Amino acid sequence: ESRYNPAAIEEKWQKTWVEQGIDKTEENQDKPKFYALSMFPYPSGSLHMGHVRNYVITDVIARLKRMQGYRVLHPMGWDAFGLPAENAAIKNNIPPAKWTQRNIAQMRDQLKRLGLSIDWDKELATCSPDYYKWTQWIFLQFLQAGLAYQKEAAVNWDPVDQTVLANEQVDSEGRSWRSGAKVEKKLLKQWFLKITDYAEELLQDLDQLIGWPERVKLMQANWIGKSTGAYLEFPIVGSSEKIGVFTTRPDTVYGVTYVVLAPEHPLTRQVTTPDRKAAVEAFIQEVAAESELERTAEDKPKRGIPTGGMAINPFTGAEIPIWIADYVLYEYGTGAVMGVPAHDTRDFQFAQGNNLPIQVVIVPPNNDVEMLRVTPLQEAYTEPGIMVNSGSFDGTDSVKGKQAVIEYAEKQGWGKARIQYRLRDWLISRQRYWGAPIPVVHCPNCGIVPVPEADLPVRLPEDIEFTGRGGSPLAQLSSWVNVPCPTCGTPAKRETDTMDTFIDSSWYFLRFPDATNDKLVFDSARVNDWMPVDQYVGGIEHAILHLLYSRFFTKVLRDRPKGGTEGDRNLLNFDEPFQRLLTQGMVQGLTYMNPNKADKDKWVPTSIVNADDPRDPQTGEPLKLVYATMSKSKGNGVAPEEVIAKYGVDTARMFILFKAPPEKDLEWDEADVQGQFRFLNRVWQLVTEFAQQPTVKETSIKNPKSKIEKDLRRAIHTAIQAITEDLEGEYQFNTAVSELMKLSNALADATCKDSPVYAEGIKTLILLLAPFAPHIADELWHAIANQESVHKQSWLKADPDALVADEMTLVIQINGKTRGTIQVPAQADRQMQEKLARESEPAQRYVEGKEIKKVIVVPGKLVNFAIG
Ligand code: ANZ
Ligand code: ZN
Repeated sequence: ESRYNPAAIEEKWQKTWVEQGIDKTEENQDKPKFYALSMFPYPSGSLHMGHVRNYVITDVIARLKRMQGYRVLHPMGWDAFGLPAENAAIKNNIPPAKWTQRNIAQMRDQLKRLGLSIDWDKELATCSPDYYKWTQWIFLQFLQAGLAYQKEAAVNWDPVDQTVLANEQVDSEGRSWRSGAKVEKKLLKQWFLKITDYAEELLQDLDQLIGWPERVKLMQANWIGKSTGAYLEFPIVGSSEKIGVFTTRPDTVYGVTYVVLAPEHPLTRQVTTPDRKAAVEAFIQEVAAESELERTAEDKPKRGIPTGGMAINPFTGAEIPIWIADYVLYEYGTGAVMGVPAHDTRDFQFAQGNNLPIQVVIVPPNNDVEMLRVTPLQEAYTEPGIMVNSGSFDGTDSVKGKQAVIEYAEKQGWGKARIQYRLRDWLISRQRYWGAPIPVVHCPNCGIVPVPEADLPVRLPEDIEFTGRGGSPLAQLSSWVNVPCPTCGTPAKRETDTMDTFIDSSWYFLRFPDATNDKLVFDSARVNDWMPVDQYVGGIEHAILHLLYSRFFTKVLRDRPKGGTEGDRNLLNFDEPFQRLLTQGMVQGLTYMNPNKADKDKWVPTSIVNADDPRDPQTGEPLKLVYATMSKSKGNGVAPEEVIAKYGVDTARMFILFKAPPEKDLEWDEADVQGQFRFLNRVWQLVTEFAQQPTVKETSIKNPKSKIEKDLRRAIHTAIQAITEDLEGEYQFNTAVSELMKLSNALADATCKDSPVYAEGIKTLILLLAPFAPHIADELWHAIANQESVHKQSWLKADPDALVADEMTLVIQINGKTRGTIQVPAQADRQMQEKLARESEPAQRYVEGKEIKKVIVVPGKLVNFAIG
């Protein structure tokens, strides 16, 4: 073959690798392990460039680690439950299972075209009964541990999809992330997982994750949202009940001028006086329609009304009014707040809007206290300072005052220290069909009864009608719902809720090491051996939920005994699932944009725009050509299969790796794709020409004699060194590809093509190329008379002797002007460099007997003579 023709070689090698088992997981315990994992895809039906980038990154790492002597686990699976399948069933009357299987088959073929070294024996799909049987088993572990419970809760109700949504599935405008419908509040009995039990550990252990981006750790910490403060109680006038509040500023307690309840708070109706009843009821209804985001938005005026009831501040004995307001959330803290308008921004706004008194109790250090008493505050003073108007605490530093006030409150029985997390328990039940059924039965005698392990999985019935109306489709199939109680045999009912798909993806990485086990969820020894994942690669959109839930599951299973019996060892023996995390950037494509239009409507696909005079087809306004994340709606995607058909997958891989560092966004640019294609062509030429020469094929020569050979050998080993460094640490694939190009140039320019050093260079180039462009590398590897796959070879180590330059270049300057250069031995010291410079031809010529007043030596760079 004389020309590089990717189509002719790529499928051939993919087949050969399968036959030779190149991608199979090695279980050889003598080798260190490496678990390389990409976030598994949702089987939407077609692969996009974002997927390609994700999996190529992981694949380069997996291939490199194999060559470096690791046994590598590099699996793939399908996050296959979820709404789209069900929506397709409603729209096109195709069963979700069938739709999903068809998509998986399609995407598996596309993936296989990418030349990824995936062990397909480990493939799993979360919608298959062999998998969800164990998802259900894990749910029962949570139930047994008291970490799964049912509770009536105000939930986000999507009126279009007719389902409950998690908070995070509702966008900032209060709309469903899937249907876009305005979300409503509805009271329903729901299943929760008690992730709050692990809040502190989930926060603390972030410190262990040194291989994670700081940004992701910060997002997790903020999501957990730990606050330290106090719980304080305010007695209600004329009642034995008290209002408990959570505050982070107990030092401001003398400045409380009112108490506010969330409208949903159970005490609201009790404290309301008869004359206020109608107004309070109306207000409660109004707030119920608002989303959490609307209620807490910074810029929005805070709305509230008095209940007519009064409370007592135990610290001052003062009677203060009890209000209700929308900015107090029922789900956070105690659902009640002590209002300190002088020192809290929201309270300040609220007090001003409602004519409530403002009482200063903290002043800046060194401030004139008297001044503050007469001048009204312009805004809340939220900084630390000195306590004033605070009884015996006057003069105390407010930071120290927090603790002092808590201690005093404890002594008096008014409250105590409290730590509060923003993290809430995880609402996991969905009133949908296409998910793992929650494996419990509701019995009139026994209550909630877990389905016995022997009866798992609770299978999804197939004779279901998908109408798109009403709640869960499962609830409508009485033959499935009605079962005898597993404990007492009384007619009972199955739970009809299915689990949030985030549950499926919270443990899939634990299944891969033992993916086909039909006796156990997994063999603990095997999982403990392979876990944690050494390198996890995926999108930043999973920075919070998926990663937090996976960490939570890992910790719960770590705490569960293996056989459910006392004294048994636990299911897992590690704390964190993902050692290192790489969040890859987006792939962007060119698209037209109308700068005058709002976010969602501003994109105009290139296909409907006249490139010579780009205008909005609707309004005629001029358009801008910009890079934006590829998406269907923008119509700016580049189809992977088209690029592969045109240039081959090796070129696509090289381009993706070369164009941007992996964490950064990548701008798709056809010219750069062609650049990589040309580069692979040059490599092809170089190697095939070499292979045709009948001359030296000897590839080890440690000490070449000629300078030309020495220089070439240095270039070769510099490439090994630089690429190895780029691939360790931070995964700088882009600079690694640049180094490959440099090496190929050095070889092309070499004037010693019959030397063993040149043979070493050709061999090195192919080996270093192997993780990046695996097909062409194997083809060329065989072209230079090797029998075994390049992917079974060892990664190279740079020879330190070869790296040492034996000469260096010095610039000779006279009075700051460059007059020539000289070569000096690399080990020449400063003095020697000056001596050789003095003796050099340019120095001799320009100094010409004049007096040298001063010599400046920049070692290894230049020598300057100042002459008079
Ligand atoms: C009095 C006070 C005085 C407060 C002051 C702050 C400054 P983080 O940091 O987010 O935990 N708060 C408590 N529960 C609330 C609820 N359910 N809805 C709305 N706000 C609530 O914030 C804790 C502070 O937020 C608490 O401290 C409370 O206001 C308010 F100078 O108490 B603070
Ligand atoms: Zn029963």
